[in-house]
Amino acid sequence: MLSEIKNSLINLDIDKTLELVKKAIDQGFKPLDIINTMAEGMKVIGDMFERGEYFISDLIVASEIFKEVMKILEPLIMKEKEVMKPIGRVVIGTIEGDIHDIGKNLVATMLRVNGFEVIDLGVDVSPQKFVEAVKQYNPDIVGMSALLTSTMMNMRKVIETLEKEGLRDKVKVIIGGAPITEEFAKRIGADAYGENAIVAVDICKRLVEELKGKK
Ligand code: B1M
Repeated sequence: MLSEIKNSLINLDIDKTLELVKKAIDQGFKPLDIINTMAEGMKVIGDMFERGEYFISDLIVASEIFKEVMKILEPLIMKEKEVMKPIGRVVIGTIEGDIHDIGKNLVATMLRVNGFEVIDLGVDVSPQKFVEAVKQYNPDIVGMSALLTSTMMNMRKVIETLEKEGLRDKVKVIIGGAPITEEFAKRIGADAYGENAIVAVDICKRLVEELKGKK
């Protein structure tokens, strides 16, 4: 079933993908397994784009399908959300120059499900906008997402701007996205790298604890 979902996404067949996703839910498949399958499919689509087999319009269709599937899955995931005092506040956004938001949205959703308050700044977020949000919302964590090798260096600019404004010690910084690595995170002075949305949640919990320990 999951491989059928992946293939129908790769074939850009929205009706079939939505039908299969609904069937999978009825059959008891977990929303997170469906999301992981969809993410694998997106990687294949990206590779096909790189090889010239798909065009930018195809990527747009693929992301629309992903978003439609998320409209079905998100309420199911949010149902699991426990009502509790937020365990931490996260300001999140896709870095300047970059408009990819599927992964960032997924991270925001998983953080919310797990008890974080999330302020989502959207896409193409400038260093200044991140800094203004830190001043306005006083978050525990700043989360940045980048999908392009040409934009990932803008993450360093955000960290530098936080330093200049004297805010760096007040927040923890987590970064993620397809081209990001642990090594890159260390190099630019981020506190952590999240490989995927689930890992990011665990890391954010740890970062909040670390921050509390400092106070
Ligand atoms: Co673009 N694109 N795209 N694209 N696109 C990639 C990233 C690319 C790898 C495709 C390829 O060539 N193989 C390539 C980048 C190459 C590079 O930089 N080396 C690329 C390119 C080149 C481009 C354009 C430049 C194409 C053009 O115009 N010629 C252009 C750039 C636009 C811009 O941003 N300025 C562009 C545009 C687009 C669309 C708009 C059409 C569309 C995005 C729509 C949208 O997001 N609303 C799109 C898509 C869909 C993709 C691919 C196919 C899929 C991305 C995706 O949604 N994946 C992508 C291929 C790929 O990634 N291999 C590609 C699914 C998502 C769940 O995964 O975002 O990785 P991901 O998130 C993961 C983890 O990375 C992590 O958790 C998530 C899952 O659990 N994570 C975090 C993400 N953020 C995190 C933050 C964290 C922690 C974890 O903490 C804060």
